[in-house]
Amino acid sequence: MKKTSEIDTLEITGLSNVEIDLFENQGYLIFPNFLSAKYCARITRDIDQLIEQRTGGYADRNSDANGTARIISFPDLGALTSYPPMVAKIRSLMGADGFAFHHQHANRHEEGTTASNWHHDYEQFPQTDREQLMVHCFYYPTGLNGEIGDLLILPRSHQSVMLRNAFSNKFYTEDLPGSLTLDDLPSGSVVIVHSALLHARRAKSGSADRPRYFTDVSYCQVGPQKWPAYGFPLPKIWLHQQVCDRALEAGHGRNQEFDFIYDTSIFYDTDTATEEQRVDMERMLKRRKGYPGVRERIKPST
Ligand SMILES: O=C(O)CCC(=O)C(=O)O
Ligand SMILES: [Fe+2]
Repeated sequence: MKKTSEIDTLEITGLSNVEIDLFENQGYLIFPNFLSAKYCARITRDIDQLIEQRTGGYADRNSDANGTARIISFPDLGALTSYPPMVAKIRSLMGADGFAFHHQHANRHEEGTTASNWHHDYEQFPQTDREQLMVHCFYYPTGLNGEIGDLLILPRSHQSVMLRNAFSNKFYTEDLPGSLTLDDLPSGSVVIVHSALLHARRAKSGSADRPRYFTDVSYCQVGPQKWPAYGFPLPKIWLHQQVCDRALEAGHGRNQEFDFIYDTSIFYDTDTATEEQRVDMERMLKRRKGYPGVRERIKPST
């Protein structure tokens, strides 16, 4: 087994009760400078290599070959999925070993990168409740500086049950009542969001020599309901399994302490879905055909 490379680990603390309450009520937490400068440098180096390896460009970034299965094998970038200071925070939200890894995305957003319209990323077929927790950790290794893309969030919106793209072609990346614009965060910052929290990336101008580095890691809470496996556009348990095998092979289980993060037993795919889940997957595919690119669509000028 290869060893996950050493990183200088910051203080490992869970969340305070105040932070847990804030997260439950508002749907997000912000930790500026969460990753050290040294770790950020290794992550941006891994993302640069990832971009070189990828085939097919931006549209193909989440393909079976270019998505999490490739990302997770990078020693430092992939190791973020079991980074002890973050695991401590997720444990505070979901219980000591009451969760599993869902996916990791990573990208280098160049000048001119398209917007991502208002949406949420809570995985559920059909969308019926928010009984179990899913979170996304948005990492900004080079921070947010008002260039290329701002992160927008709508506090408290995680408490509503809605389709993931319900707002995408209605509000694009416009401000909503009470929404926040995050455009000034230092390098190494992380924003933990409830996956059902509405968020968007608003396109901003930038410069060619200052790309926006981004990676996100998501986790699902163990409970009575199973979760859709990783896979795009439909869940694929074989791919999810491949991802987790590669994570363990890369040493992200950290001498077995965090092997549980890569357990795939709480996930289902098209073969193991219930009839109700399968019917809703079909509905989702039809909607996608009706509104292709709904997340990236630009507001028509009036
Ligand atoms: O680029 C960002 O800041 C957020 C992108 C996003 O919505 C996501 O990865 O789910
Ligand atoms: Fe998102």
